[in-house]
Amino acid sequence: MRTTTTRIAGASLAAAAAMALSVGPAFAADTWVSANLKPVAGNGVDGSGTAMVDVQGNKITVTMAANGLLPDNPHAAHIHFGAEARHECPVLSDDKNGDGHLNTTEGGPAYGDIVVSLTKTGDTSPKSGLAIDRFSTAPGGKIAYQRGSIKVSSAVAKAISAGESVVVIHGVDYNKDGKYSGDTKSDLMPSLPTEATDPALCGALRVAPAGGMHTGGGLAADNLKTGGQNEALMLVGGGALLAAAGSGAFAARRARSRA
Ligand SMILES: [Cu+2]
Repeated sequence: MRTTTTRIAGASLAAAAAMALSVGPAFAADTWVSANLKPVAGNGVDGSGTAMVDVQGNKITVTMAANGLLPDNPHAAHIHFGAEARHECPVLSDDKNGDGHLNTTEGGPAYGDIVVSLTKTGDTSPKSGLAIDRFSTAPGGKIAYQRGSIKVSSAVAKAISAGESVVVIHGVDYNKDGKYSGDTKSDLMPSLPTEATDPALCGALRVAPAGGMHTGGGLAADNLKTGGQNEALMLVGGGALLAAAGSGAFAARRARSRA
């Protein structure tokens, strides 16, 4: 009886996974990457976040959540990429002027140029990199952002899909006065203080999922042990689905060897 149950679960799982995988070329071209956002070295932000980017051809959907930011002030946020960059977040040794903070330019060798501006409305090209009135103002220090159908070039889509791009949220408050202030001018726009544009949180968008929530094989394997194959199916992420397909085949094999 138990063997039969296992076999049916395994077979239906495999069938469902096969169906999901045969949805069509659009599904096949769909990739997603994610990042854990962490405080930029030297810039004193006590915050964190996550970002996910779904790439479908030349369009991306970005979902981002962050906390610990200076509340009620605009936070420019971008996807950065540079072919010559290290495809990662900057470290203290990138502090070229030795002032103990990393400005946006100093982070360039790590994350490259702006390739997508994560504005709430309107243009999302690099031209809107400092369109301060169209970025989140982080009420309560938090950003909850989602925007779909963002058009990118083929080169940018490819770089994001390859796990080579980096999400950066800008805007810090070194002197803790609750606003962008100070004598140091922004390296990007001298009319602004550097606090307004220095990177606050950063995370490299990798192909491997962030946070260990969807760690594919491991999760599916755990579900198998506890007989919870169907739970694995309920996770909608592409990676989880692929893992489910693998575990289904495994379950079917296991059932046969038991019979
Ligand atoms: Cu940026």
